[in-house]
Amino acid sequence: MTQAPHPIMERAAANGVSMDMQGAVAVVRLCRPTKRNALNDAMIEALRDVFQNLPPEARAAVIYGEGDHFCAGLDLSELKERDAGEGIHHSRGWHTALNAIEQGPAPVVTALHGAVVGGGLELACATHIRVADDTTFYALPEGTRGIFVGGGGSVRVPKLIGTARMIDMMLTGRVYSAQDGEHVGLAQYLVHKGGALDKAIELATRIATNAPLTNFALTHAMPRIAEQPADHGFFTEALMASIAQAAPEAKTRVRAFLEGKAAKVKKA
Ligand code: 1HE
Repeated sequence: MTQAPHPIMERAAANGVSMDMQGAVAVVRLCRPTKRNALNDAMIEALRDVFQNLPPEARAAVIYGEGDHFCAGLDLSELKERDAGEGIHHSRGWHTALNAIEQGPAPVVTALHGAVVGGGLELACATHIRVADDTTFYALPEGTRGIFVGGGGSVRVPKLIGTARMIDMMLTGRVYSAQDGEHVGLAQYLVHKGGALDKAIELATRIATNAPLTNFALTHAMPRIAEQPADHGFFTEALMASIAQAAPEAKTRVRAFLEGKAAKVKKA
């Protein structure tokens, strides 16, 4: 029996964000290629809704963009005259959506190609792993458009590449190539043209086999530990480690290794 599509997912798809399950991986597609997947308000709400309502069987997710570019950032045609209060709410709406991705129930891998610019880069930086193909380029044109990042970029981008590099990108309009982007830490993987989605799904499929509590620890505890003073971080780590190792799944996995039934770590 085929299940009726979830009304929230149907509405998201109508607004340019579709979701399909591939095994335990939710594959989320930005589908507005004629506008280079520029993110209008409806798409931001759709992203929020998709990630706040991932099916329980989704143990990892992938985001990719249809067409020649991952994402051209904020839909500039919607850049209205807003007063300060409206501007804050608009930016906070992006924060809610991107936080739903970063702090959702499943680790998220992005497959990047073509333009990863402005809010598109902010979106990619809210995910846990970025896989770029060699057509990818990164920029923050907000600086030259007389605006500022508003989707969490000033918090997340410096964590990946450092404050000085982000300031340079915004002051000078610097564009990073796929190779340089990987070198400075914008992506963790670099693959040949057209290969990013397959690689992202391969990684997500593997991530989906981890113990759920390990994935939770990595996506929810790790980023917080990194923000804490060292002494608090050590304490949180000890709590998280004890919770993770107490789970029955951890015991089963460790026993399997000790009995020679689990894979060894192989030289790369
Ligand atoms: C758009 C947008 C957009 C394309 N908003 N409509 N982002 C930017 O400043 C990047 C602006 N975009 C570009 O630099 C280029 O479009 C691309 C390098 C991404 C792609 O170039 P290309 O030659 O493949 O496409 P195109 O011909 O420029 O665009 C195709 C259509 O998409 C065209 O519309 P059409 O009706 O004339 O066909 C473009 O107008 C439209 N389009 N990008 C609206 N961004 C939370 S704050 C975040 C702040 C920001 O993200 S600011 C950075 C915005």
